[in-house]
Amino acid sequence: MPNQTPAYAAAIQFQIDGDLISIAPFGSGHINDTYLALFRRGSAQNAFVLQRINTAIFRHPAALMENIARVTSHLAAKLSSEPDGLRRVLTLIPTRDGRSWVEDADGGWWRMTRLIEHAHASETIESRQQAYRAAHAFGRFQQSLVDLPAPPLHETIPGFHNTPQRFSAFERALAADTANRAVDAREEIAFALARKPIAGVLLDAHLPERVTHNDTKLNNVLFDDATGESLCVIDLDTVMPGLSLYDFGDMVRTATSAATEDEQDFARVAMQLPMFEALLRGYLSAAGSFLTNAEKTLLGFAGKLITFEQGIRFLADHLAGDAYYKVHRPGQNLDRCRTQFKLIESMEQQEEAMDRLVSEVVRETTN
Ligand code: GN1
Ligand code: MG
Repeated sequence: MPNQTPAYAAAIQFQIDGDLISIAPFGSGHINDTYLALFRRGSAQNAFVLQRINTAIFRHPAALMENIARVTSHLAAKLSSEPDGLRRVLTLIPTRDGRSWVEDADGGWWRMTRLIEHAHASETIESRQQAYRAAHAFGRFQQSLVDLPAPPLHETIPGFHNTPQRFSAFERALAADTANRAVDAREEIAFALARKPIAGVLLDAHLPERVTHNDTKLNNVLFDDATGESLCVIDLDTVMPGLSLYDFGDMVRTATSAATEDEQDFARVAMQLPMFEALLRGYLSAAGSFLTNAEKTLLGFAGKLITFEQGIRFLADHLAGDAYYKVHRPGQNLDRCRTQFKLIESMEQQEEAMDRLVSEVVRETTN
């Protein structure tokens, strides 16, 4: 076991009995560095997830960790009497001196959680049942945090889902064109500029602020290997005050199309109405109890808005020379932008059907 790596040095500072026997890269996040750390104690092996927080993006890691500690203990208290409660919420491991993170000599911030065993994430949607279960998990997550005691959580990234602000950032990246890439992205740029008017719709609707996850990608929920049931919502860096519809919208973005986010065969990208219906039903089965009519009415639109926001974020990053999202090949951010815009076209074609479904399902579930 190489004991010189920053990951190793950080891992051994957490309160875990046993010897660290391996550390390996883990997961598919675009922002933080994630590792699986195995410890051996006698004949038993215990697995943990070690993460280095991207502090260029999360500028106030102490505030972020305070949010996560508050949220996970609130959830854990509610789950303590439930079967399998320990697998239904992330558990932070404290350091030997009682903090929830380690700061290394290079200014890196590390945290550790227990691995949820016999569970998996899904990169693309597999079935309607899985869509229902994922949406139920995120709905329940919001519902469980409705009574989170004051004060409000810290905003870990200010304006994270402020779409008009995201649009201005895209316009600035376009004007600067630092990597000289605008010339090859003319169609995408025109697509984005033509939809500028939708950016402000959710903010102008004066919806209630809630505690939301803000990164409800399908792969941020874990499913039980044996039963397929949704177990646990993960990736809590962006849990903060927000609109319920950001969360529902990001589920629509990531769980209605069969294609991955960086699919290059754009013909595979489409919003599948049966998946949308499953998401609606799953989400409302938990969140229906607290959502207002104004929120429910905009459930269909939310998918389009968040997909638009994500598309312009990928496009802006492509124009800026891939400064934000991890890329594994040239042009990956442009491909990601293209799948988002393709998905928007698909939603625009089915807008009426989506809204009709929303009214139907809302009517059914409130009676
Ligand atoms: C990032 O870290 P990851 O991959 O879960 C991003 C999300 C985007 C997502 C797109 C802090 O999430 O907002 O929706 O990529 N997180 C941050 O895949 O920017
Ligand atoms: Mg994330």
